[in-house]
Amino acid sequence: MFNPLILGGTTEATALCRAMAEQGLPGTISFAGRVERPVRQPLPQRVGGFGGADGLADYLRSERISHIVDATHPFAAQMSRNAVAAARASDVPLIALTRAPWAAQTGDRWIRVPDIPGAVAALDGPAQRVMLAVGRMHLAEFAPNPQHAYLLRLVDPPKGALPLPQTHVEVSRGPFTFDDDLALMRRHGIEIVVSKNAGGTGAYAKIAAARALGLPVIMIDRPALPDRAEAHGVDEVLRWFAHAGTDRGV
Ligand code: 3Y8
Ligand code: NAP
Repeated sequence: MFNPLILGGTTEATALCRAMAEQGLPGTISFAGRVERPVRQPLPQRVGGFGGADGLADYLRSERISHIVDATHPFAAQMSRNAVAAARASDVPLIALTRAPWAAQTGDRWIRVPDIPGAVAALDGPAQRVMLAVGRMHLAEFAPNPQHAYLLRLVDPPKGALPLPQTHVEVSRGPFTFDDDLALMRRHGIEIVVSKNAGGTGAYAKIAAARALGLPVIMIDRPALPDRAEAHGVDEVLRWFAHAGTDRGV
């Protein structure tokens, strides 16, 4: 019985769900529940953690999931590790729908760092106007550099005090556009940008805008992920459905 689970939260996951719905394919998309209103999806959705790899393995069995597509963000490393472990434990085929990392182009002034602590260390220095576009979950790690004026971009309005003294909060979710990010960075006199190497198109606007303005970007490399089959496009996943594990039965 064809019954795939899509681990979502990215532009690519949304595109996959739209293609599946258009083809009349069944499936469920899953969110962690990180933000108040996950974008509406054309497939049934579930929200919330599974309870670790074991919880996910139980879910795969109880819901009789036939395939897993890990279409989570490249920085959602824990989810990806759990998905590989649970798929192996439950003998359910898994493929990741991922996107290549961004590569520096002519004119880019990237300062590459291995992780968030590396980005914090790269900000040790005189006060600057910093666009910190890494979301909400890791803001507290930047507290050792309170000297900067931070432009923060968050999906939801912050609840309670922020861990940084000088902030301007921009509440907006992507995908973002070059023109909007260029105007935003000019309006705030941004001097340096901090970004995860998310890949894909939804977060790239600030990288192109920084290049146009000649600004440096502290670019955070992705965490290591477990070995797994990978696809880089929706059609590749749809073809995989036809050949992996059980037949589609549709
Ligand atoms: C809850 C689900 C879609 C998916 C859209 C993509 C693009 C827009 C750009 C910037 C960078 C950041 C952040 C970002 C982008 C897409 C994609 C992407 C970056 C939503 C979404 C969920 C989340 C969770 C959220 C994190 C945060 C990260 C904001 C939906 C909108 C910074 C990553 O407040 C919080 O707790 C936010 C948490 C994880 C990283 C962090 O550490 O704060 N994403 N983002 C998912 C869930 O609950 O399972 O509502 O659509 C999805 C998208 N965010 O369908 O169009 O595909 O990458 N998301 C980063 O790249 O650095 C913003 O501001 O320039
Ligand atoms: P993470 O650190 O890798 O995962 C932590 C825990 O969150 C997981 O162990 C799991 O809980 C739960 N979880 C994560 N993704 C889930 C999903 N799609 N469905 C159900 N539970 C999920 O994950 P994260 O970095 O917080 O990312 C959370 C979500 O935001 C993901 O959907 C991801 O695609 C999306 N997102 C993240 C980023 C980013 O920068 N990290 C950017 C854009 C979108 P249990 O162990 O209880 O199962």
